Amino acid sequence: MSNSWRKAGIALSTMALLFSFAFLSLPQTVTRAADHSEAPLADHDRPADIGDVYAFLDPSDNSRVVLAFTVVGFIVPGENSNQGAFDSHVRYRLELEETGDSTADRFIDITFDERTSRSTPQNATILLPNGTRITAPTTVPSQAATAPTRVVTTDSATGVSFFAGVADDPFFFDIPGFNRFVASVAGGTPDATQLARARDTFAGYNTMAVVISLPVSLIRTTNGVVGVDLLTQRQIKRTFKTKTGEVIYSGKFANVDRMGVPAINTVLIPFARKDEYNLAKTSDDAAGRFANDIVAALTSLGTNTDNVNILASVAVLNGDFLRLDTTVANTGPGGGNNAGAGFPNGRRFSDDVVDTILFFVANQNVIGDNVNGNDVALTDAFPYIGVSQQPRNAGVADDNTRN
Ligand SMILES: [Ca+2]
Ligand SMILES: [Ca+2]
Ligand SMILES: [Ca+2]
Ligand SMILES: [Ca+2]
Repeated sequence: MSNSWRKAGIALSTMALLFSFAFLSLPQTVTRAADHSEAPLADHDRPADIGDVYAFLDPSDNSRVVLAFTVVGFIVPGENSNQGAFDSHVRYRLELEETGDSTADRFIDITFDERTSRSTPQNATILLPNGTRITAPTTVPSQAATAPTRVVTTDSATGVSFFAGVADDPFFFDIPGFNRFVASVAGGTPDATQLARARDTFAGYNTMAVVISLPVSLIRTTNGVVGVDLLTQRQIKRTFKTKTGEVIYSGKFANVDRMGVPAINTVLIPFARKDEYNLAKTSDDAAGRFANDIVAALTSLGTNTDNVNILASVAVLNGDFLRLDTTVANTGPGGGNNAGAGFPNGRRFSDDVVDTILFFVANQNVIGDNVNGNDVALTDAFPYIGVSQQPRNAGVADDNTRN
């Protein structure tokens, strides 16, 4: 393990500590999720509202890296066909931080053609960091009781594999249980029994997902480490066509949402600045634009000055990127589950991010939300994410939802 990665690893572990304590310091914060619906603008723009971002080595071939993200959270299976589409006006930009600082160096841009019918795939265009442009169809969603066969496209020239379509939301978390627990902490009487519900708020619901696997050789790293975040962007000039209702977008792109490490904007940033956070750059993080908010959150908890300084400097130093060490082997089913290879080293579908957070909330005592995995099986081959939830047949009482 290189020194720089050791430093980055420590930084991210400390980051986890930082945002975990902030749960206690911000009792007025209603935790939504990893990033689902976290800010007013993103909350009102579902196609651009990032749910989660993932980065891990492909467990089937560690010379490949898998990058994945979800948008349009909480699709009810009965609405798969209506809501199961990507917005052709949104640019999904995976930023790659390849030099070890806080500024993204190259990008993977993914855009989708407009949907022409509910039974026709959308065509995705993927602009790779080396300037190569490839195209691939989405998987058409269905209302059948059995999920449609997923369409995976592999480009022979680049070795890139691509899936996009409706999928089970891989995030698992008991949001009400957690918020009730935090409220009990804020009220001065911590009540861990609030975490006994063991009900996954995301169970039974779908999301739009993009999963891409690419040779590590297509990205650059510093001592094997690459930083990843996702920006959802729209062009800023909009013209409304009163006869057709069409909106014509033009001009430069601006962020609607951005996400790297889970729960940063959701938890650490005050409500009034959440949109600003999404519109900011990772270099703004590094310049300390949100440092006072982070320091205030920690100070209100009673964290001592030394640790506030350490944690605040960590939070602003590297920018909000998931950092993946591509030299750490990832193995196991469902996209990988071997110990020590997951979050905060990148993030896999199976990583229990919430329990990692709660571990630190409880001063490194083992505590969790008792939701310890996804409600449906992850798959053992690309794209690894669980297949879409489908409307049930007659006689099937359980729809998986756990409200
Ligand atoms: Ca979001
Ligand atoms: Ca850089
Ligand atoms: Ca799920
Ligand atoms: Ca958990």
